[in-house]
Amino acid sequence: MKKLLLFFMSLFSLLGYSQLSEDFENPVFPPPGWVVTDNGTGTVQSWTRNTALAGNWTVDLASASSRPEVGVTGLAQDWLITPQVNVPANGQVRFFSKSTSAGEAGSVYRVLISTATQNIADFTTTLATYTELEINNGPMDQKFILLDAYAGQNVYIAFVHEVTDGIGDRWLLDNVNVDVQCLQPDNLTVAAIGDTSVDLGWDNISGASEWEIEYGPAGFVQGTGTLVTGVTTNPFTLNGLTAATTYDFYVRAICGLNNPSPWSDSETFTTRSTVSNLDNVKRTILSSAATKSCGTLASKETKSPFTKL
Ligand SMILES: [Ca+2]
Ligand SMILES: [Ca+2]
Ligand SMILES: [Ca+2]
Repeated sequence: MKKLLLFFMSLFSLLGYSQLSEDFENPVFPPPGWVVTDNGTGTVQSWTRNTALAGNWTVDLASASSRPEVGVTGLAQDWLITPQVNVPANGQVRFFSKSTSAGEAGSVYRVLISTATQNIADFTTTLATYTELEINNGPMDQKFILLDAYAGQNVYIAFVHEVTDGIGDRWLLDNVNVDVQCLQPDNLTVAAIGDTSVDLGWDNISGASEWEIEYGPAGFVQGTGTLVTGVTTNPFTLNGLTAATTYDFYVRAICGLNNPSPWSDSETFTTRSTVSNLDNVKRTILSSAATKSCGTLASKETKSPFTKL
């Protein structure tokens, strides 16, 4: 029995210890344990399951969707509430979402938390508030909210779409996960510096087995460097560098599908000069010395303390 428990514990750690994972692919909506409700203002629209524009308005084939209440005076709130979920240490809630129309029409998107019940009166803490412009109206993108303050607690999380006086945008939501944050690598190290290669290492805080490295000329802006994906060794030998050049690099861990860590702080290294460069330098020095003081060199040679072979 104990072995079985250990097996499942290690399986959970391999899977990122996901406490809640909802992709809205099952036609039942709301999914079992979830609640759809509102604040009593604007009862025509509610959170529903959307299957339009697969891959754009969804991750895979379906998402959750809330349309604005049109022609309603006052503040209309549409609530989508998760089942109870136990927050792990270093927990987070992450989700993909999008609005649908460019520009700001006035919708407000909120994520709230309750440590009591699914009753909307118990959601007394707002975790995050987004304007329309902060919710991409292009492809869905993922938001991360850290739940460190709730480690070990049983909570409910609500996605609240607010529209005032009937003017607003939609909110589409998909792949809602409550799981363990992927912690960023720390203490970056540099070893075996060559003219075109270097060994890069880091402390693997998250226990990940895959990483990404971004590197570029010293001081480069992140996002403009060279990205190395699918790194599975630590340390990792980076090849193809230019000799006698100073580089910065960053590392992030990949803890599972769509669960990367933040990027680490940067570290710096300078590659060595190439052998041919050194040869050129030597040749220049020797030819210069020979031209200027051939006699002196010969006299120095006679004073050498080393025995000539
Ligand atoms: Ca989906
Ligand atoms: Ca409504
Ligand atoms: Ca908009």
